Amino acid sequence: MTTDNHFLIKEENVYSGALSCRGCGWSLSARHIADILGEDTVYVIPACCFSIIAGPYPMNELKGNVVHTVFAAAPATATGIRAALDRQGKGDANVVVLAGDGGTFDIGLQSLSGAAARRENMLYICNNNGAYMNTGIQSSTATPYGAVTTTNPSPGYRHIWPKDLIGIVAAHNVPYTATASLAFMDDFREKLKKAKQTKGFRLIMIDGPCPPGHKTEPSQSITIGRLAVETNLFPLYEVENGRYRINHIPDKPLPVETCLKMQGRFKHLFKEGRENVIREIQERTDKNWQRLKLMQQMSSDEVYV
Ligand SMILES: Cc1ncc(C[n+]2csc(CCOP(=O)(O)OP(=O)(O)O)c2C)c(N)n1
Ligand SMILES: [Mg+2]
Repeated sequence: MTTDNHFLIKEENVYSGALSCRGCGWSLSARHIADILGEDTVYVIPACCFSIIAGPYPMNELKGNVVHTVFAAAPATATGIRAALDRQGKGDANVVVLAGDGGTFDIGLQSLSGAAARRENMLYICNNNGAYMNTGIQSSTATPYGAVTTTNPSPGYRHIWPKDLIGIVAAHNVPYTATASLAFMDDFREKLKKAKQTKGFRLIMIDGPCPPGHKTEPSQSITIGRLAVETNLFPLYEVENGRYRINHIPDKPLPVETCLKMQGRFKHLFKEGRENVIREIQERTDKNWQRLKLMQQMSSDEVYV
């Protein structure tokens, strides 16, 4: 498979020596987020793996300002920072939340909803690695159906389909929300640029590789991310002022098992007697893809602005 990365970062806005695990998506994401947003940025970080990866002061990973905050309230903290910057005449400074899926789908959801409903001028970035990884791989409401975590241990597995976060956020009538993958870096960078130029509440959810949590080979993180898109398990799309747009249409979607079989958290699905679970995941993935295509068709006029 080919890669579509054709960019060059001229001057790094991160320092070397990130504290992430091998094959973690956070450092690569942070590098490109910082490149697009620049130094005039305040990063607001609730409890998540990035609380550690950001580094202890003064050895910060990011060039910019970093504010660590409580798990449940990053968008509320960011709201206050935005208001203070605006009061100082610094309306051009970026305020960016860097959060995990637990902090976004679960414990921070009320705070996120409040900020989105108020149209707060901030960019919210969620690294969705599908569990509470920093505390030992507990399930969140972003955990994929069929995955094993420490709270859904083998021989059982997660029996709940993840929440539709993009749908939830888009339902707040915000100007921009999108999914992104590190295997499609051009697309990710375009989305960051678009989000930077847009005023109001914006959210990007990244498919976050996590070798210790997903039981994967660190060197395979990007390959697995690409397969997640090519199987439609993690479709790339954006919702701009209510209008859905799919950003990558696989020539011929691969079967979901090509992506699942590379991850130890789904290993149990490949034992005899579990074929029905893979079939269920395939059916759900196909339905979700059809739903997205319909959303794209039905929302082609900007009726929700
Ligand atoms: C109120 C509260 N409960 C629990 C914790 C412990 N805690 C710190 S990070 C974390 C996991 C965060 O998971 P997620 O948001 O998915 O980010 P990830 O670690 O996967 O990057 C938890 C449970 C906490 N810091 N505060
Ligand atoms: Mg997580």
